[in-house]
Amino acid sequence: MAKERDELLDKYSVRVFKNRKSHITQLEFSDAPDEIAANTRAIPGIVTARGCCYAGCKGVVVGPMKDAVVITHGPIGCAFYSWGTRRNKAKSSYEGEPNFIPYSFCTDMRAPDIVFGGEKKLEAGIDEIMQMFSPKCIFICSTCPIGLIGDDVQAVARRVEEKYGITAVGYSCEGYKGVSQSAGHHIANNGLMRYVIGKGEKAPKTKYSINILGEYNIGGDGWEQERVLKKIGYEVVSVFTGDGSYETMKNAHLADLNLVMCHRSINYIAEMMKTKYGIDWLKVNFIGVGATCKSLRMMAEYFNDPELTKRTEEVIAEELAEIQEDMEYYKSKLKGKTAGIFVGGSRSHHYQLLLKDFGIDTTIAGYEFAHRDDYEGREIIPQIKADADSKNIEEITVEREEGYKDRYTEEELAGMRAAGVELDTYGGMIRDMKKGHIVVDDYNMFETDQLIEKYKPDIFFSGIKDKYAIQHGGVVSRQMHSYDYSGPYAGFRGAVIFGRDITMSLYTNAWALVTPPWKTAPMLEGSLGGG
Ligand code: CFN
Ligand code: HCA
Repeated sequence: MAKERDELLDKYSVRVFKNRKSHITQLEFSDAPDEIAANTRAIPGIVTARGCCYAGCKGVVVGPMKDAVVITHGPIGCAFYSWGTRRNKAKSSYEGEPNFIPYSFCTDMRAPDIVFGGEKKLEAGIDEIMQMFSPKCIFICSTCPIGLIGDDVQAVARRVEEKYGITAVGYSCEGYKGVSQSAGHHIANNGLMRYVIGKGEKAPKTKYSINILGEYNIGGDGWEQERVLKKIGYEVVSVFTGDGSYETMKNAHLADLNLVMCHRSINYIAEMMKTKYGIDWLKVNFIGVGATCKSLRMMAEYFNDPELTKRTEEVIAEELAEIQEDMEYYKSKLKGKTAGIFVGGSRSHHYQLLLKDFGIDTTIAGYEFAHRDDYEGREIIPQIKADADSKNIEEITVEREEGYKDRYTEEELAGMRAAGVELDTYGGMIRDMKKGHIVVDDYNMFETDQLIEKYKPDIFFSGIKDKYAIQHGGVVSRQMHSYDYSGPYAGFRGAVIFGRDITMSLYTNAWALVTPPWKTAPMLEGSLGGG
């Protein structure tokens, strides 16, 4: 019997029980599902942590492109609440190019526009943008009402391109499309592939050129990766999309190799570029020291040049020497602690590896909106089904890798570790977790409370929506989306900053002093029926 999982589900009504059961698995228990349901509609009213399609398209994928103007076509609230909320860092300008990230552009749709249509207002807004900023690229991102009234943003984009000779992409990324932000990634990727990538002619200057896909430069992560890659001798043609730009992405098709950092949000482009331009892609992970070294070695192996391999090993040795003392110190402080981690679609797994570097075990984990391959480590079949204007989206089909093993037993894991075999860092989350641990898809606040009570992790990593509820319960929480204003956490130097931050959090005795209010007094008071 999978005790903790069953207790967790026990509180639900029959209908909700049936649904949530398929999204929760407790490892190595025969009656827990072998596969996990994911990327399905959240139960209405369950208080899911997910975001919407517009957030995935506008906020995540196209938002960080600094020299493009992103205009929100919808009511003003959609633009305001997506303004500067994600910590994708960008240099203020590069080679004299503009940076529009600090701005929020919106058509401010009002009731008459909803009744009579908003295309004219959108075009007038773009005329204004052209007069004031003359960007080379404009992305139009629709929010919910636009799909309902049927404004044709793709047609507007074509008219803008013709009138001004710039690149314009219309995105039908209304919030309700799909089941989470994931649909927005797909839609955004389709537009970049069709209208941006391939437009440039600037060939790389050096022998080993790469693009980093799925790196959004949260807290400067992308800059730390670029630092190490450049030190080895790689040329970074473009980054999708952290500190990225239209100007560099145009030339992405001329690079030798694509690195896929966040597989969840960008595998679509990697596969499409493989089909269209023949560029191979490698799934990498620069979160965690071991994972970073492994990724760098995989790259060297790919290019198969003894000089590059030698340089890779030199840089790895130099970087490890630089951080060794700090890593050991923080490990001595953190070893043996336990963690819970629930983030969007890729970090929950990536960060387990960095936590492992410090001897921290992840006992409860999950994603907001990942797909089954992110949990189960499946191989992507090159099959993209979505029309280029993203009006119809269909998910990619995935199939099990040949010889794939879902879960290792404790004995097998111990044997592999003793033999020096590195665990597969690039498969799904489930196979890296241990017996008894729980994996939850599309977690909600009720389950979070229950899991904390049952597993009592020393630290819980999540997002802004749940952070303070967790801390009120006396458990340290750190935001894994925004790094709580810190970072970078990637690569070698980032690992040390991460170790420092969580050591500071865990050794702050404030947590021991907190008595949550519900331990001493009932939270809700009042009487039904008035009076
Ligand atoms: S930066 Fe990425 S790493 S892109 Fe994705 S799946 Fe979000 S915005 Mo929040 S932190 Fe998160 Fe991932 Fe990829 Fe970020 S885990 S939820 S949509 N995500
Ligand atoms: C999003 C963006 C988000 C939200 C973070 C959070 C981010 O999903 O719209 O809930 O703390 O990373 O900024 O994931």
